[in-house]
Amino acid sequence: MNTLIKSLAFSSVAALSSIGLSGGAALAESAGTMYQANLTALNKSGDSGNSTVTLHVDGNKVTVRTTSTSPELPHAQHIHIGGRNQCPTTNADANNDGFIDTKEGEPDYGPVEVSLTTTGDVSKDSAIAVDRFPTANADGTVTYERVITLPEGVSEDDVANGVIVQHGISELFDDKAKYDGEKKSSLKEDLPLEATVPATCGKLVAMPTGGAGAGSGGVSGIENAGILAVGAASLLAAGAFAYRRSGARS
Ligand SMILES: [Cu+2]
Repeated sequence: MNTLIKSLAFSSVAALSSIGLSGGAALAESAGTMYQANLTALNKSGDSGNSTVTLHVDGNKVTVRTTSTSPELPHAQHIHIGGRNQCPTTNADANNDGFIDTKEGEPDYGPVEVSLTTTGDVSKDSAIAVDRFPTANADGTVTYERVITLPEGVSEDDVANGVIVQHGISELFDDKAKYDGEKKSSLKEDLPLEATVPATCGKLVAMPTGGAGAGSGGVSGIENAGILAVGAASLLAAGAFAYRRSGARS
């Protein structure tokens, strides 16, 4: 059965690769390589949302939308890369204080490699540039969209293994309207834990061409889904490569 699926995946990659070689420029130009993450709550934040990263020769578009976050406060957000390419579970709470702080999550999602700021630098140097992160509205919704250049040292393959993490939960201690409390951040001692504690997390997953809504359901079993995902990633890589080659010639 797996052999059949593998050969199906392979033949569709082969078919689309040949399309890519003949007339793939238009395809790649409109679509880019798209990754999507479903963001789920960490530290009982109650937050949720989604994020997309579209890699494209003309610029990499990143969107993040979360709801039920701490209202009217900035929310640091990053692409973490490395570790086990996954979101932590409560097992990550190494010091058993009841919170997964940013550092405790790193074995799972890796360190900050891209800071999803609203202006200026997007490298790891801006990881806690709180004044340049998006602020939630009065309802606790964060809407972010920016076209960025990947920082030096971060490749497209790195993004494919990236994990989106958004931070900040003001409701943990004391005044629920601000980041406060005695407990300090694992990143910087003069910041409260509330300002940097992970609130939502989601691993980026390659989407088939056409975006998140494309394709039908019915993929059953994680193993099969994995094979299909590998097929889609190869396919998109082939398309992007074809576009880059034709772009270089023009
Ligand atoms: Cu982060």
